[in-house]
Amino acid sequence: MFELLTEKFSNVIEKLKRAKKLDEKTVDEALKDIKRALLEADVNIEVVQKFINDLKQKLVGQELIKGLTAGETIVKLIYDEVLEILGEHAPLEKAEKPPSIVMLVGLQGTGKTTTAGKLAKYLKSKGYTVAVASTDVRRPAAMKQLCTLAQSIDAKCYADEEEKDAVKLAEKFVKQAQNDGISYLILDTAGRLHIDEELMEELVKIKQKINPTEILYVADAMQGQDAINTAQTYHEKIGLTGVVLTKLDGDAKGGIALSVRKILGVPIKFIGTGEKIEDFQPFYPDRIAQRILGLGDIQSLIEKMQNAIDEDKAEQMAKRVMNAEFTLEDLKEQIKMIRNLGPIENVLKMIPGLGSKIKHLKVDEKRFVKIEAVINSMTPEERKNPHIINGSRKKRIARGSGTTIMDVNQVLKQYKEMKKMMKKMKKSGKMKLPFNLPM
Ligand SMILES: Nc1nc2c(ncn2[C@@H]2O[C@H](COP(=O)(O)OP(=O)(O)OP(=O)(O)O)[C@@H](O)[C@H]2O)c(=O)[nH]1
Ligand SMILES: [Mg+2]
Repeated sequence: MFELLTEKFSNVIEKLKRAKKLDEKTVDEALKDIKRALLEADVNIEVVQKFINDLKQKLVGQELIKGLTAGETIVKLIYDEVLEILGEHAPLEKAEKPPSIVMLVGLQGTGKTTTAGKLAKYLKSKGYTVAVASTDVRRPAAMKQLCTLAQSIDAKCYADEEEKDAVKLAEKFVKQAQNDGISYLILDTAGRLHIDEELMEELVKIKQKINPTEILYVADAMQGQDAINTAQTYHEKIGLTGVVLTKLDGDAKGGIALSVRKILGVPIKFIGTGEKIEDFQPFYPDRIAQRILGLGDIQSLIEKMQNAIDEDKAEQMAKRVMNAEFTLEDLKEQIKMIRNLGPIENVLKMIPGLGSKIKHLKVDEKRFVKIEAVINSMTPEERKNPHIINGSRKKRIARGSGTTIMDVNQVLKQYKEMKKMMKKMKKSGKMKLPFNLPM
């Protein structure tokens, strides 16, 4: 599913990744490629137009996202825009009082009956009691087909082959579901080759009588834009609450998935990806967007942005090291920060003039732990005025931190050196390694 879109987008993305600047030429070329890709994948023209316009507005004057190159920034913005047109994940609604009724409507052969079975299985797996029933009174085989399917997944199936009034039938099924304490009643309905007034009226009457929790339009993805047009008519006449997109496993171009939300204004709730009853899943826009744009690519972008944020923190930290009126309390605070930041090398790299020097250096984390322990065992008074730390205090601190007097001496010595160095640096205005980090 979505192979075509994925392929087209991956071509665009490969090209973009090499871009160095977000200049007009890069943006225009990217937009042209994207537009072509979307149209070839059968995305609705209005949606494409809006997509391109919105993206263009975002790109004009857009600064690079921290940590990303120009091309990567565009890719991230495309991803955001795809998410925007797919909308939020919309779970199946639940009625205040059971049963919740899910009515499936749509043209002939789009997969309503199959979807009824799939949805029943899905809801059962979530722990709900489920019943299915068909209001297709014209085709006797319809009820049988549904009940056979229900049997295979051990779900209740209501049927009445005598009743020829679809509306009365629907009311009867709802009563039955109430009596049986069913949480979800899935109502399969008749399909027609074309939109037909009589059927529409029937569906509207059913809706008025039983007030379904959900009316889902079952759309065959292989029918592309035609499916959307039909869905629009259904929506105008009956009022849909969502769409189930079936047959996405076939050679559907997938563009319909990107068009439904914007054109109909209702969400895709589920997708069918095969003939088997388990080929069915809720529609998660982020997963689909990642699939279309290449999952790995997006994840690595998000990771890179994350790293950039960490680098920001490290930079602030480095500045504080440079400027701080250095007390032992500060040192402790800063060691804590350094340790929270993850790889210490990253922090060190941010200290001006140090970056290149530490390329091949490994930092000894254990010594940080020791320094922290020593400082932790001091009283606040001692941290502010280290000169009061005499022999007996040192003994107490060493005992409290599980270190030796020698360790305590070393921390104090290091602290003094750091402070001296920082004073000198401030005077000369020159940046130098501010303190003797334990390495
Ligand atoms: N490949 C594939 N086939 C599907 C999917 N969903 C349904 N089908 C097939 O589509 C055909 C029609 O499915 P039905 O569930 O009978 O369609 P329907 O909407 O109930 O049809 P009517 O009751 O005649 O209106 C069957 O052969 C199904 O196996 C799907 O997600 N993928
Ligand atoms: Mg059917």
